[in-house]
Amino acid sequence: MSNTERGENRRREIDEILERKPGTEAVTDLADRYRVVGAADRGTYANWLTPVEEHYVCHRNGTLDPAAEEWTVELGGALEREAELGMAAIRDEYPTVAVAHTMECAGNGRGYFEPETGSVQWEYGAVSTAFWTGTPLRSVLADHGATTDDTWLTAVGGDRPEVDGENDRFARSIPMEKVLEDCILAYEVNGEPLPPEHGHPVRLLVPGWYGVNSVKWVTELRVTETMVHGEAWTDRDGEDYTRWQQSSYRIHPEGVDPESNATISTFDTWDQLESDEIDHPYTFDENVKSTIGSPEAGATLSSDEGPIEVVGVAWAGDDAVTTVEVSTDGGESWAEGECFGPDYDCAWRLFRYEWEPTPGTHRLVSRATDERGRRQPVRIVGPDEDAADAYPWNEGGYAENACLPHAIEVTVE
Ligand SMILES: Nc1nc2c(c(=O)[nH]1)N[C@H]1C(S)=C(S)[C@@H](COP(=O)(O)O)O[C@H]1N2
Ligand SMILES: [Mo]
Repeated sequence: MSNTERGENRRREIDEILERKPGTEAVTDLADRYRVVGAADRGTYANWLTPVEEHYVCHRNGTLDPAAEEWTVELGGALEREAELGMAAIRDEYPTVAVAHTMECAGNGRGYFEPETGSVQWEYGAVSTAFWTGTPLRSVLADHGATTDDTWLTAVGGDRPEVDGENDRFARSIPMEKVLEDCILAYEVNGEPLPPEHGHPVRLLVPGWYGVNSVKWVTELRVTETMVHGEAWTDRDGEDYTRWQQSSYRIHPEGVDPESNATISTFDTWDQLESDEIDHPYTFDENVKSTIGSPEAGATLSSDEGPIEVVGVAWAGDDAVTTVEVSTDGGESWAEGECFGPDYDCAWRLFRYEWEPTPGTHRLVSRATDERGRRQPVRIVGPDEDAADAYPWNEGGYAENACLPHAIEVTVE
């Protein structure tokens, strides 16, 4: 396929997604393999549930849209009993659960990095919260006698690059501890069958972890002692299954090619950043972060009708948010906001703050703290800077959670 044809295919696919999802917009896409749409405006972040029409989409290869009756998931590796699971078995032979999950692309906020990194220049729009219905992996694995001590579950997507010379498969390895805790094979989102672009007919769903872990169009699950690593996975019938775990989606300085690890024992992304065990963290659970949803950036407001309510969302992966502060002077001073609304593990909290403004232009910012006392840093620092209370620039533009880049300006009359 030529470059032009490929570009046209991608453009067509994005247009089709946009037609089905009127609350999203295409994000400037310089990297030629991404299909991405994000929340069209900040209003998405003034609501707890993200309608599918506003839920962001991100993947590398063309969307698959197979018939559910024909789809199978191959279950193998360290199990007493290997299996080919059809959709009927996945749906009907195990308990059904629904989990709330705030899905955030590890590249959300990448657009704020200076100097600019490669890839999709997301600002704030690649995070959404939905209810995902499916089958607990714990039940499926127990039923097949899986070895669960210190193992990993590797999930493989059915999508393949249509780019000549590219042989990567989309695979992610999830530590068994997390798999058994709350991961599901999801076949519905917000009570509807998965739309093709969200992984129809079935995807892995890893609550509270960066979106990259939730493999769409799952075609294979393998219980293994290591993550995808080594020759068995770099050349598995001529295909490389390690790229999206071991090279991409790792947090590292410019020019580094991260070493591939067989296994690791620190999973929390922030713990990895602080640990000596891992040089270049894997993007697993989401860092504490928040976004204002209302008022809209650039709004002109009137102070005549009493206080203005600032509303937004705050999340911390599979940790809980404990405090959200709001600043109306660009981060000079902070006041505590109030969390309200639904409170589920692995999903964001709504927050509100009653603001009595004076006329003029104001910069509004929010800043969240999680149950482990981690607070969003103030800004992102460049590659050679080393400042306290800052998020370090990294080559892939991953896991950004600084608060100031997310500030919005409003005018009060
Ligand atoms: N099979 C497959 N699964 C995938 C991807 C992909 O390229 N292929 N992209 C991942 C990334 S990077 C993200 S952020 C999430 C996005 O999920 P969504 O499109 O349902 O929001 O899907 C993940 N699952
Ligand atoms: Mo992503």
